[in-house]
Amino acid sequence: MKHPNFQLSPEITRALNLGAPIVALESTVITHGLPRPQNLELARAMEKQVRDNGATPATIALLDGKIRIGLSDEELVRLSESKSTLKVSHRDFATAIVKKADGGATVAGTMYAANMAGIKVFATGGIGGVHKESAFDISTDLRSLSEIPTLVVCAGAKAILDLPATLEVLETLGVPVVGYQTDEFPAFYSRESGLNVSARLDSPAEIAEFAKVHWNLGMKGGVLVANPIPEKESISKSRLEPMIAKASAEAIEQGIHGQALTPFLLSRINELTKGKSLKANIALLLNNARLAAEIAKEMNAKKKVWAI
Ligand code: PSU
Ligand code: MN
Repeated sequence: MKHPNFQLSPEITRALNLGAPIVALESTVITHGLPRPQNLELARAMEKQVRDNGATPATIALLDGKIRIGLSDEELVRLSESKSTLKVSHRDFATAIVKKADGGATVAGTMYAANMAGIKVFATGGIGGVHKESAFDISTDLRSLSEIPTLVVCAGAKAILDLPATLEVLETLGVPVVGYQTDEFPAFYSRESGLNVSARLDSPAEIAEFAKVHWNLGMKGGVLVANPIPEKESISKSRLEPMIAKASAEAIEQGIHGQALTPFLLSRINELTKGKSLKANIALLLNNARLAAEIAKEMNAKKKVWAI
């Protein structure tokens, strides 16, 4: 891929040329989602998890106004330490480029960049969705899922969101929500939400087959795979609900909105759970990296019959 605003690492260029399995990883979780130093530890551990499961990790971020696909360890360190990085979604790419800024790519931003580079599989923690605090705060992650043909592995949408409304919007936008070994849409820190997925599939091979069928039908958008957090690290919905309500009330009281809302809620819930939600967040991220690598390998095996 040749584009003046993109820079692929030598490792990713090689993997793309070989047709080897690649997993894209987002970087807003590093710049805005997790505190230091856990953000750097997590970034490294996600990459290792992908490698240990037979795929090449492509962390996607902006450095000096370049869209970078695949980062070196020094670059991961820089991103994790930078205090003034942007949170980059679709509308922010040109901002970051003209200002030669550093930035973390959101789920929407990472889907865009991964797709431009020809990477089909992407692992994140939880996608954005419809917020409770404001009727118009709907993450652009949802629109991107409807427009960009990437398979996104997540642990559901973040529990801080209006989950029924988020699922309604995904349905309206025609985005399949696949439950991995579950009928229930997981709620990020919790395995349960009381809400249904649109299809349950029980193996990476079945998920790869599903994506192949979806895209061979000419569907233009993404496939969302919801992978519940491992039982051991999960926090029950009933324990979390009062803390989410408290954090949400504080956000409204303090007038926090827009791009700052999700980072505020995540860090407040971490304080309220005395660090338990941070542990859960890290566990689910690693769990998603593992499943994404397995799916990428299966999709590779089917590549010859792909239409796109
Ligand atoms: N998953 C996590 N932590 C995060 C995110 C995902 O475990 O911080 C990020 C993703 O980059 C996602 C963003 O796109 O949160 C959602 O932000 P917003 O609600 O402002 O669209
Ligand atoms: Mn938002």
